[in-house]
Amino acid sequence: MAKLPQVAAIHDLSGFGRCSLNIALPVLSAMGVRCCPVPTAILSNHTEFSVGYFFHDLTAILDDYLAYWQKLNLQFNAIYSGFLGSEQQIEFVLKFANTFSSTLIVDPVMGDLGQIYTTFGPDFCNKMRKLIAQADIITPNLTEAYVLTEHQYNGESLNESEALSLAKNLAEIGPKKVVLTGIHRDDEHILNLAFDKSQNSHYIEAVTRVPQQYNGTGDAFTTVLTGALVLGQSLPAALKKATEFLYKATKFSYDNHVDPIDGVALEPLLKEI
Ligand code: PXL
Repeated sequence: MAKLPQVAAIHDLSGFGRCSLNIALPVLSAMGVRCCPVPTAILSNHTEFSVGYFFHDLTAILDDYLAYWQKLNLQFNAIYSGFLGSEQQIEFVLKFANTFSSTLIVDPVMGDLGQIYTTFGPDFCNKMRKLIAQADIITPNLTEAYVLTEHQYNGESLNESEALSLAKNLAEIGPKKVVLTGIHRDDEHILNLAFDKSQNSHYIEAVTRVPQQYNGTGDAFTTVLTGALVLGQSLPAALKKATEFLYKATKFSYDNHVDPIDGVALEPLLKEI
């Protein structure tokens, strides 16, 4: 039997609010992919709840954690990073990727709807540019894409040629493939676009837009994309799978009146993934 694919997932663990490891672990497992977590911080809940959050930074443990994984001689089909707590953690992801030399998938989690999360300043955004330069695949939303390309945020609405040109600008920074997420093509459709620099080709998936945005959708999208890619699917097939799953999960969340801040509800859908 072929060895099951495994992914090292470098994210925080937030106890409440669906995001980061709380999404990567169940979703990858449901897809038949082993998820090996590298927890960068422990939070009581994600940072967008109005009451604030408890945050325990784990930067200090990461080098020792890596040292044991080196002794174990591990191999990964992909290294997947998401929300990172500090600039040192960005350096750690680069070091981790150099150590295990595998496909590096970076979700440059920094903000949404034109707002950068309060935990991040300009130095963090500059460092993130350095990380995406080394990545095989990046999956920014439009807020992150504009920050990374140093363009003014201009809303969530883009037509296909504007989205492609933004993806090409991102690819010039260094990543081999760019997947731009959450583009409002029009009032009724949401579009995700993947650009493959080496082939100079792009792929688009559009779905009906659910009239509510949920925390954690970016994390869920990149997780499904990662799972599909390590299972051997092509970039357009993985894009389709992630787009369709996220449509189902947001529609389910909307139909079941899930609080958007609590995160996209996907547990009952995992068996269908
Ligand atoms: O969903 C991205 C994310 C991940 N991790 C933490 C967050 C957020 C977004 O708010 O706060 C801790």
